[in-house]
Amino acid sequence: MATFFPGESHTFSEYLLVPGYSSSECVPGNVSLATPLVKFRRGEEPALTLNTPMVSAIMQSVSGPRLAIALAQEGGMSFIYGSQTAEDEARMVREVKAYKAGVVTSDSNLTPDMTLAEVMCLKERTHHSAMPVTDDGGPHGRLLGIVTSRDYRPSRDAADKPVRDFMTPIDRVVTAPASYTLSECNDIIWENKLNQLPIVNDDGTLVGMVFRKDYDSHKSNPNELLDSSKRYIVGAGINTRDYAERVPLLVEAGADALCIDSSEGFSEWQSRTLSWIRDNYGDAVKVGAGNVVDAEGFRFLADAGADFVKVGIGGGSICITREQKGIGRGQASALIDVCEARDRYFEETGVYVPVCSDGGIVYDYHMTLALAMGADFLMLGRYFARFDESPTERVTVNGSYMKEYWGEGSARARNWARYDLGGDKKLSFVEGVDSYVPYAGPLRDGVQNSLLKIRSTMCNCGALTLPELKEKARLTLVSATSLVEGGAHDVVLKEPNQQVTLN
Ligand code: RVP
Repeated sequence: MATFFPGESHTFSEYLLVPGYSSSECVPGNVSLATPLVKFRRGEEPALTLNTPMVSAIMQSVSGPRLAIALAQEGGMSFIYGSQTAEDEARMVREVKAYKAGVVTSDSNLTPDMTLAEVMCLKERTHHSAMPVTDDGGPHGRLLGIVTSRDYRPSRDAADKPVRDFMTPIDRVVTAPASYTLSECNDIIWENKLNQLPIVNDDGTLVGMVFRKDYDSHKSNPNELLDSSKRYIVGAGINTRDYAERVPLLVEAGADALCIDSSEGFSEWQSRTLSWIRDNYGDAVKVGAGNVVDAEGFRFLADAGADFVKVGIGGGSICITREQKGIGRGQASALIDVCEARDRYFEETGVYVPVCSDGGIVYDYHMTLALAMGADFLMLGRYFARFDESPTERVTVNGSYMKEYWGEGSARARNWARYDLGGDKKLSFVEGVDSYVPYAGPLRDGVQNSLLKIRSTMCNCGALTLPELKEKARLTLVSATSLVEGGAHDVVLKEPNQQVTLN
């Protein structure tokens, strides 16, 4: 006889938080959202901690280098998508690790042979008046000098005057070595009364520019997630097929954590992948596994050596796995079951294996619910796909701005390795769709708004930290009828679209 799980399986929208006592200390500004990313022993600190409990989904339409940088600046982390060649994925990881906060790659560069007329044209196009002069005219060539609007007078100088005759030559340009921190660069800018500072490598090639005007914006990332060398933290997705080739390239590129990206994680393929990583790297390489939807699946992956375990099958916004294969479980029930298993595992072994709730977050309050149910952090696809920094183009559909968002199991992504059960190297049937999501502007604004709501709700529950929220949260299931009560009802809305605004 088959096993039947008791009761129905529920999802986030069927729950609400019941407020608890909040003291006058409970204000959003006092809330910490720090959370462990990887497993740790009782009494020890995890090797990686997020400042914001959000990671971006391992998807082509979500996690490229630009989003990874923006999210790390807000204290979360991206997992660069694995459905590309290992070399391309490693290149994206390197791009994030090479990014220096506050150092801008110049888009207005000159060669010494260019003329004043060409300088004026470039300035007209880019609106930038500080222009590095390099041997090849590129943003990373050998720096030979700099031109600013103080170096020429268009009314007096001949239009064909060559740059070499009016640039400030390199021996008179103040520069900083690439090893300097942003704050050291800013000190040089202030001490020398500069408007810009070129950053150069030991061989004299240009890394980028630090501008005085950016000083304030780069000071204001108090949550940013940096490694010990002050580089942004970034993760990368792997699969259970080509790990022997892919993992070394990602590790070498500087990935801080890996995650096995699979629609179904309770499998021998995952334990083989984890064993290979432990045999070759010990505990030095951090790797999450999943996805599972019950305690048994969690136990299997924790015993196999996973650094965190991801929960969720079929709940993703673009996912049609439940329709296609009839597998999955309501995300809230799956999460609650797995989090209980995590706590039992901790009691038994003294090892805390963080749990990530993956997929199905629609409203901001779903994030707080998932964290209250026990998730240590959340993986989001649709949510991040909407922002400027996701890798897809912004398009206009019926007069509204949209961004494209497609599933890894869609015909567009063809990520066969995510769904593979040992067959041939192709996607046999689709498990995801290709879609649009409403454009939502810059990531920073969206994330800060969501975090404010999470912090406020935590205060309503009397919790100043995520462990406290897990302990103090009081949750109730809501009936279908009381769900209606939760939205605006029995009034005539002045703007009918208010009803469908998400987040
Ligand atoms: P959502 O945040 O609801 O958009 O869900 C994102 C999650 O959906 C991903 O992290 C992944 O687990 C899952 N996914 C990605 N592609 C597909 C698919 O094509 N079925 N599903």
